[in-house]
Amino acid sequence: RLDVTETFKGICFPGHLHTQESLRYATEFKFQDTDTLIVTYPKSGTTWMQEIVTLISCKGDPAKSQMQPNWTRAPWIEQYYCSDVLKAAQGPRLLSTHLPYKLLAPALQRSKAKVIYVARNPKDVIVSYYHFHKMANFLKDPGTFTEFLSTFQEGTVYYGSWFDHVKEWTSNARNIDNFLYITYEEMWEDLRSSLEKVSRFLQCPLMEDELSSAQKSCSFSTMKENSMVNYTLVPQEIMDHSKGKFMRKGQIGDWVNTFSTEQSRNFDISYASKMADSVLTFVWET
Ligand code: PPS
Repeated sequence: RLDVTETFKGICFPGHLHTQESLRYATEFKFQDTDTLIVTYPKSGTTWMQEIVTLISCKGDPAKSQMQPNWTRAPWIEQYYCSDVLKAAQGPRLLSTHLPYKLLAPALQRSKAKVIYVARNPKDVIVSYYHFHKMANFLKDPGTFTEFLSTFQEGTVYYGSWFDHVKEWTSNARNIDNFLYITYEEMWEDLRSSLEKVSRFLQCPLMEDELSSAQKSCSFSTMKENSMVNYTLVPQEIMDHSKGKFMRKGQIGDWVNTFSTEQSRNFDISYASKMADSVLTFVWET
C-alpha cells in the first residue's frame, strides 16, 4: 500500500515520503549560513517559490529550472531522499519544508539561514489540498469535501493544523535572523514586485531583462508545461494525472466554487476564534 501514515511527535505524514529517521534528520538538521529554506503549509505556493528562488539565483536564466526536478534542487528536508540529494549538491543550498515551527526551532536556533515563509488563503489551501488527495495515491482518500473540510479544521490532516503552522512560524519570526513573509495572493497580484522583494531579501539583485525572464518562467502557464515542476515525471501509480493536475488552477479566491455559503460562514467563525491570538491580518480578510 502506498497510502501509509507515519506519525511523528503527534503529527501525521505520508509514509511514502517520510520515515521516523528522515523526520528526526530534519529536526536535527545542520543548517548552514548560506542556506535558503522555503517554509510552507502544503498547497500554499511551495513549488512556485522553489521556481522563483531558483530563477533569481540563476539571474533569470531558465536552464536549471528546465533541467532539474524541483524536488532535487529544493529538497524537503523531512523527506527520506534529502540527505542523499544534499550529498551530491554543490554551492549554496535551497531547501524546503512543510514542518511546523516547533519541530524545527532547535535546529534553526542561532542559524543565519534565510527563511522564506509563504502563506495562502486557507480556503484555497483546503480546496487545493482536497484535489491533491484525490490524485496523489500516497495520500489517504479524503472522502467528501465536507468530510475533508472538517478534518482540516480539526488539524488532523497530513502535516498538522494550518492554523498552528501559520501562527507559530509568524509569531516566532523575530527569533529567526533572516525571515521573509510573503503570501500566495501577493505573488499572484503582483508577481514582478514579489520577485523584486525576494531578490532583495536574497541579496541577489536582478537587471530588468533578467527579472522579465524570471517572471515569464515562473508564470502559471509556463510552470504548468514544465515537466520539472508539474510532477508529470512522477509515475502514474503514485500521482494519477487522469484524476487531476498538480498545476490545477493557480487562482486566488477559487474556493467560492467549492464551499457552500454555510461552509464558508462556519469556517469564518472557526477561523476568527482560532486566529484570535494572531497578530496577522491577511489580505483575503480585508
Ligand atoms: S505542495 O504539494 O505542497 O508542494 O503544493 P504547493 O506547490 O505548495 O501548492 C500547489 C498550488 O500552487 C499552485 N501553483 C501556482 N499558482 C499560481 N502561479 C504559479 N506559478 C503556480 N505554481 C503552482 C498550484 O496550481 C496549486 O494550487 P491549485 O489551487 O491547486 O491550482
